[in-house]
Amino acid sequence: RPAGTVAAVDLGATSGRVVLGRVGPDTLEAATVARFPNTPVFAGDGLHWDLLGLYRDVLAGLREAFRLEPGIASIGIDSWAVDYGLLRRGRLLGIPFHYRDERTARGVAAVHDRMPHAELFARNGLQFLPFNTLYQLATEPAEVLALADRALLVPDLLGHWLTGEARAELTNASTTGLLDWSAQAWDDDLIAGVGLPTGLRELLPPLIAPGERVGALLPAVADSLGGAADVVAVGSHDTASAVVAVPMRADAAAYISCGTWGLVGVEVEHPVRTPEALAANFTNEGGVDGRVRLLHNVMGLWILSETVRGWEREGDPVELAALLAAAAEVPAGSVPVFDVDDARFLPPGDMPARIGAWCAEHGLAAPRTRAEIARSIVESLAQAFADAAATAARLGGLELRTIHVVGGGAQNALLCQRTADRAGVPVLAGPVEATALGNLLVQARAAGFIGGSLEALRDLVARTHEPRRFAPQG
Ligand code: LFR
Repeated sequence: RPAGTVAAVDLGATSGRVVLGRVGPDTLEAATVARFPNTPVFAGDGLHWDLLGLYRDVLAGLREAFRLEPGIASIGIDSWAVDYGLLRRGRLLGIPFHYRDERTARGVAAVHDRMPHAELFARNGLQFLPFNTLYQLATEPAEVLALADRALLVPDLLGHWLTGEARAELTNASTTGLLDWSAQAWDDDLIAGVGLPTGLRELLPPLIAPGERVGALLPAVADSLGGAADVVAVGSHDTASAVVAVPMRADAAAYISCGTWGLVGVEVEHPVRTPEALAANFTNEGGVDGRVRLLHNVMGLWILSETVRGWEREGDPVELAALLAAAAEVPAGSVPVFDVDDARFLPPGDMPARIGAWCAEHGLAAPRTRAEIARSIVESLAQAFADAAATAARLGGLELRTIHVVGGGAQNALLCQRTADRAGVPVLAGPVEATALGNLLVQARAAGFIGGSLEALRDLVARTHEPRRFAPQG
């Protein structure tokens, strides 16, 4: 089979990109043709995504992709999960909220009044995260929900603007809390049981699996992009796409998809809804090919990047490489290990102050210098990663022989090394662009450029993107 070309749109919480991929049986080449910042905005009633700005940048990126490669077979879109837009006859009803907006607390209280977390978990298999879509929907004013005739998750909304079609891709739909994964269907009883209006069910579009065709670009869109192609569903939850491209043996490895978040888990065939999984606050999210991502959200590099943004707001540019080099010189045992999953670290704000408060509450000396603060964050993340990887393997019933780190965190050598040290198993780091690669691979398989199971796709990643190995020390 000859290699063919597909385009991935991959939106992360801090930046987005359009990636051109050439994929064939022995080929997996990805070139980023556009990269743009994703800057949330506090406006009026809370923290929002600048979704129109993102869409404009996606269009510009796709235009560039068609200019470089007119023969693009398809376009796939992935982004962070849970957030959505409400529409009325195709018109967006308000600016989509950011999952870090603090309004979600109200939704949690309203839903848990009707159905406590343990009961929810028994049905939807999700870990408790205050921003799961069902809590967000529970904060929507009744008259706004009554006005809406569609709710679309972010990648589905962009797909809708590109094609006119309205679909809910399964892996991302699994993060809403409203999906019955085993039945691969929206859970009508749960929607009624948590007190959401029964009319809400009508807002949820038909489901579509990764690899299925969403539709052709609308003629006007194709004209403006200077090319024609289908939009194809991928693992539109970015973490689902990332897990496709982890070059792992799924029966003996954990993965950490490490960017803004650290998604730490294993891949299993069926949801694990045991009391142990509930107690460990693990989630069962939908993966590509019906696999299940049994994982835990660890707060991730967000804490470090928000710390750095804070220092920069004080008017002081920070060079991340230099900061991490200085952090590497700080003795590991001299800084506190704090609980990165503490809810206080979720919203934007002064991270060093919150770390200090956590330490004071736990009788520990807070880190003081910038290098100490950075080292304390890295040590705390590494410990949380090691713990979650061990728990994931235990819950999934497999032996933990290696931990794969993919995403931006794979570039952070100190973090990878300290994760290996604290876990006592080797860390294999890379690929950095796993999410875009997973997006490209699923499209390439749908187009017939490659064949095979997820194992075959991962084998292609392993042959083309050799990971960097960190052996545990000490
Ligand atoms: C990572 C991610 C996580 C999800 C969080 C919020 O980018 O998609 O998997 O829990 O963002 O959507």
